Amino acid sequence: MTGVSADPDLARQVLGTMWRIRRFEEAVDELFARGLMHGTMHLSIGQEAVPTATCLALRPTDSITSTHRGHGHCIAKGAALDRMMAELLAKRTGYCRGRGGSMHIADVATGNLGANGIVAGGVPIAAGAGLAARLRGTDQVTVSFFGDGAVNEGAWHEGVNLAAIWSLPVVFVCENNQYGMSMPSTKASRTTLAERASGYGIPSTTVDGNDVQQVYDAVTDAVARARSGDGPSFVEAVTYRWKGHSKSDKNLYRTRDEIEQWRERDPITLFEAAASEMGALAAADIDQCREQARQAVRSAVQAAMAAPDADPAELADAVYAK
Ligand SMILES: Cc1ncc(C[n+]2csc(CCOP(=O)(O)OP(=O)(O)O)c2C)c(N)n1
Repeated sequence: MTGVSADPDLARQVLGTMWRIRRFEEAVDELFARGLMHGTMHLSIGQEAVPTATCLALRPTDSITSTHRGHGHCIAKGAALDRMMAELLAKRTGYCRGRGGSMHIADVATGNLGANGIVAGGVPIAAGAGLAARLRGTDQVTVSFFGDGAVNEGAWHEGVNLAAIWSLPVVFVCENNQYGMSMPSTKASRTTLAERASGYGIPSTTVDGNDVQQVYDAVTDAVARARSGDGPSFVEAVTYRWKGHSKSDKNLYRTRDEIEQWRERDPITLFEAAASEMGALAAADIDQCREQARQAVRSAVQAAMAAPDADPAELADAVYAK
């Protein structure tokens, strides 16, 4: 298995992606606080290792389904930051022409079949994409990202079961950030989430979701199984969201100490330390990754701000086929 933090090119790529996700979401947080962005959004700050390492294990022709907390998935699969930012700012140049906002970004060109505000909504879509790949005779794999809360939804069980009985080329990646809104995952299930999935007869594993290498290794194995026709697998990546569930969260269900302990396990800092220790990245390389991400996000904000607003008069265009 490739040592991601030991390979200078891979390490730079991984760190660049994680910093782009972090800086994008920090910018979104700030634009919201300044009253320039409306609606709500769900930030994944603290969870960057999961989408980054997962998408590193995929080919550009593979696909993903994403969630309401999906900025990281979109960026890791290759979405353009300016079109994402434009979407969140309700601009015409956004991925959904400014009508979808944070939760509804799809980018078929990079294999992103769509973020989805419906918890577990992407799971049956991923099974469908797996079936489509089978019928077309390609070796494409689909990763379905979802949170721990999704494992309690009917759509999750239907999608995982169908993928299992039909041996579809799907990898189910659970970002267990330990809360479904304010509900601790341990209070919502008597079994571990991997036990749930293994009940459907698919290989299931739990890894440290703040460790790029662990996520990459587990997903790489699962992708290889899926691609060779051995069917779906489940990877539970245990991680943590530093920010509230969404913009209305007062964090009353968890302690400051708990948040602080997880901030000390920042996946970006951990990866920087690992790559430095392996001699793959020098301090100057790390600074450069961080600076490039800052510049990329800054120019995405500038381009999005300068773009024309979506026009409410055109809201119903493209709802019906002509
Ligand atoms: C089917 C459905 N039920 C309820 C909701 C409201 N809701 C939005 S996010 C969320 C919690 C999801 O938790 P989890 O799946 O663990 O993902 P996380 O927010 O932790 O990333 C809920 C209940 C919804 N959007 N869709």
